[in-house]
Amino acid sequence: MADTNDYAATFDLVDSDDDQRISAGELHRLMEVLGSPITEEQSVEAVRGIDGDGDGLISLAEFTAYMRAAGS
Ligand SMILES: [Ca+2]
Ligand SMILES: [Ca+2]
Repeated sequence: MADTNDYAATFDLVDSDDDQRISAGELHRLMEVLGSPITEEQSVEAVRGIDGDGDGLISLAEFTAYMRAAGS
């Protein structure tokens, strides 16, 4: 069951500094941990793709919307 709480738990794991936003740097570290390292440029682009309001950071609402759209 993939509800908002599951997304929030995942979000918290990725948000290593607990500022309630996922930065490109945090995404970069996550992909390294997952064993699929990406370049800093790719992580900035990935954040840009998920970022709905253009502040360069991913909020929980933006993350949830993205995960729902991805169907996972
Ligand atoms: Ca953060
Ligand atoms: Ca944002």
